[in-house]
Amino acid sequence: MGAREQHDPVLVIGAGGHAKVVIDSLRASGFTIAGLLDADATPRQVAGAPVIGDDFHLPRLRAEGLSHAVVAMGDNAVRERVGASARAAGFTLVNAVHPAATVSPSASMGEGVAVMAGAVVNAETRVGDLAIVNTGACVDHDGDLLPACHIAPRVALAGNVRVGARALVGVGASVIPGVSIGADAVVGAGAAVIGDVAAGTAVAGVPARLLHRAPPPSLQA
Ligand code: JB2
Repeated sequence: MGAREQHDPVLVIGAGGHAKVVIDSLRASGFTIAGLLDADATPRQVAGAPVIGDDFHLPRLRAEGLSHAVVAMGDNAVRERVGASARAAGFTLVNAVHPAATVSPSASMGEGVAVMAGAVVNAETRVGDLAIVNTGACVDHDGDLLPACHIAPRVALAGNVRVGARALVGVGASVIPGVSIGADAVVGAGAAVIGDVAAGTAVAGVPARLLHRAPPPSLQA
């Protein structure tokens, strides 16, 4: 959508670091911010917009006429759950695609997607609902990003890579062509993934190997 188009104001759900980047993308695309909801409802300004309550306010805000929202939290499971709540309250989830991202005309986008500045989404890649393609990440052709996954900054996915629902590919990781990463899997920062990653597992390293323990927070984006 062009920057001069008229958009409905957007309710941003989440008011942490990720929300700041999403708000930048929205504003750069011509959206205005109606306000933010956060689990910490303390009134304050975040990225120059007011925190106006917590998620219990969704039905009231919808009844008052707000209709468009974005879920701006990096935790994939939380983003998926809150996205469902916002939809159940009657909100339409908008896509925050920074104008400095490059998205192929043949790529397809779900709803509630975030594509940050410098990201590339190449031909015939499918980006599922609530997925994040973060700053400077490259997703080559025929990718399949399932709902609520997160492709962290500077990740490189080669062609025909599938990323399962709620999976996290950590900052700077590389994935060779045709690999499938299972739902809820975690790929550590900087990993080189040269084979499939089973659902719910964590891998790290060059080449990536299975971790036999839960990933430390430092491996998260
Ligand atoms: O259920 C919730 C909820 N749970 C946590 N509903 C709402 N509305 N808000 C919730 N929160 C809020 O999300 C917390 O109170 C907090 O304000 C915010 C999370 O902020 P934080 O800065 O910790 O994380 P983030 O999700 O904004 O960003 C993470 O993910 C990004 C992708 C960080 O790891 C970033 O560094 C990363 N770039």
